[in-house]
Amino acid sequence: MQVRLVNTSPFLDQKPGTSGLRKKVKVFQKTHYLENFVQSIFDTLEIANNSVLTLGGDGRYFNAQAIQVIIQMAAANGFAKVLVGQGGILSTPAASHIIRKYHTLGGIILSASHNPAGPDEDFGIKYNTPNGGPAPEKITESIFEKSKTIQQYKLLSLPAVDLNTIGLTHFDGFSVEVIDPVRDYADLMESMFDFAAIRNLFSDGFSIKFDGMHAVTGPYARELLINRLGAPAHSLMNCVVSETFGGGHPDPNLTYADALVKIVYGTDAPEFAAASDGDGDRNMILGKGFFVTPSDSLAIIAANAHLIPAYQQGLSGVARSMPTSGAVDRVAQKMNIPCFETPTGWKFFGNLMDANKVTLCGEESFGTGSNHVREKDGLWAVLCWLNIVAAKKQSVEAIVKAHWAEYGRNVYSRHDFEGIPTEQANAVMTHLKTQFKSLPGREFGRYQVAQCDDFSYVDPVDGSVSTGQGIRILFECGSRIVFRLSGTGTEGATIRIYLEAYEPDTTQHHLDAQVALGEMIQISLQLSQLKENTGREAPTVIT
Ligand code: VG1
Ligand code: CO
Repeated sequence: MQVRLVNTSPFLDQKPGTSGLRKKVKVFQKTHYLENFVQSIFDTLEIANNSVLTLGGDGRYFNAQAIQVIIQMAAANGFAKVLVGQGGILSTPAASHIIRKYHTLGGIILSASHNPAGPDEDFGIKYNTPNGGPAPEKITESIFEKSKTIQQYKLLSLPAVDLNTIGLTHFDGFSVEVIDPVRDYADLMESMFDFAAIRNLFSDGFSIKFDGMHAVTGPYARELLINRLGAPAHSLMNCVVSETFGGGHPDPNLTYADALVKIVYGTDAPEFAAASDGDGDRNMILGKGFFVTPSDSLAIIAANAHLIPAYQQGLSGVARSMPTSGAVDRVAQKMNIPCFETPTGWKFFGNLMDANKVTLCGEESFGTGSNHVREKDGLWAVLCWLNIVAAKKQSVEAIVKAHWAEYGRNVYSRHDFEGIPTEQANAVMTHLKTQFKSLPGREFGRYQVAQCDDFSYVDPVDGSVSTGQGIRILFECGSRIVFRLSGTGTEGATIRIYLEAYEPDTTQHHLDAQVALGEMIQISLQLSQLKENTGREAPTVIT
C-alpha cells in the first residue's frame, strides 16, 4: 500500500474558535477542505512509529465519512494505530478518557457540540492533546499557520473499515481498533461515585428523566442509569443517536430542551431530570419544577464534593470561566482553597488541572467537570448530583435553597442575541470599548460602576497571555455585566450578555432571575446601545 501525496492549496480560513473548527457540513465537504485541516493538525505533531490516535465523534451527519478519511490520513502520516469508537461514536468526555487511559498521541473529536446536524447544518473537528484536553491556543495557532501554507496532504488508500464491529483490523504496519465507546467511560464513572447508594435511591422509587436530545449521550446514559444503576427504562428520552439529532438543537437549556422542561414543570414531574448536549460534555440539572443554574451547580458540587467517593480527600482548588457567576468563589473562600478565573473555553482549565491546582471547574454555559478527564462532562455532573441527593436525602430544590441560605444567592442569567450581522455586532463591542474607561464612578440607579476592562488572562502555569476575552463592568455592590462575542457559531455573530447580581437576603431568594435582574438588564442595553445598533428588541435565547 502506497502513500498518496495529494496536491492542495492553502486555505486561508479563520482560526479554530472556542472549541475547534466549526463550519457548515457543505464547507467540510468541499474538495480538500477536511483533508487540509487534518493534515495541518498532523503537521504540528511529532508522530512516532508507535503513536496511536484516538478518533470518534458525536454521530452527526458526515461523521462516518470523515472518520474513514482521517483513518487513511493517520496511516499515511505514520501513526501505528487508530482507536475508534464503534459506529464512529465517542462522546467528548469519553474521548478525553480514552486518550488518557491508553496514552495516545491525542485524539481527533468530530463534533459541533450542540449546533444542529444534517446536510445543511454544522460539522466540527478538534484536536485534543495527550493530556486529553482541547489543544491550547499555541497549538491551535500553529495548526492555523500550517493551514495557510499547506501544499500537500497524505493519504493511504485503505479499504473502508467496518466501524460497526468491535475488533482489530491489521493493515501493513498499521491497524485500526474499533472499541466499545461506552465501557471504559462507564467503568471510570463507577470507580468515582457511590453506585450502591444511587442504586438504592432508584430502587426506593426515586424518579429520574434523562434527555439525550437524540445525540451522543444516549448509549452512555443507558449503560450507566439503566444497566448499572437500575433506573427503569422509561427514565430515558431521546436516547437513540440520530444523524440529524432528530432535527433538533441539542443544547441542554430551558429553551432547547423544552420537551424535558415541560415534563419537569408538569403534573407527574420526576424528582430529578437532566439533559446533555450533542457531544455529551454539557449538562442541565433540574429538580421537580426547579431549574439549577450551571453556576450554582458548580458551587453546590464543590460544597458537597466530600460526599462523593472520588473527592473524599478534598479539592485542591476550583476554577470557573470569567463570565460564570461567583457562587463557587464563595464556596472556595469558605473551604480555604484557591479559586481561578479563566477565559471562556475548556482549554484554559487544562494547565491548572495538570498542575494539580484545581480539582473541579465549570462554566455558566452548562459545563461542569473535574480532573478525571480534561473536558467538561455531562453525565459526570448528573452522577455528582445523584450521589449528593442520595447522600443528603433531600430534594434538588431543598439542596439549592439551603446552599443559598448559607452562601447567599448569585442571581444569574445569560442573554444571547444570535445571528447578528458581524458589522453590527462589532459596532456594539466597539461602542463598549470606546466608553468603558469613562464608566468607573458613574451611577445607574442604585448601581455604581466600580471597574471596567477587557478581560485578559495570564496562565499561572505557563505564563501565556490571552487578551480580549470579554468586556466586564463590575459594580460596587458585587453585581456584574459581561459582554462577549461567541466563538462557536457558524452564521453571523452572537452577542452574549452575562448578568449577575449577588443577593444575600433570603427573603428575596424566591424571585425569578429575570425579575431580580430587571434593572441590570436595562443597564446592559443602555450601555451597549444594542437595540440601536442591531435593531433587536429581545434576546433569542435566555438561560
Ligand atoms: C460556548 C460557551 C463556552 C463553551 C463553548 C464550547 O462558547 O459559551 O462556555 O466552552 O461554547 O462548548 P462561545 O464562544 O460560543 O460562547 V461545547 O459544549 O460547544 O464544546
Ligand atoms: Co458540547
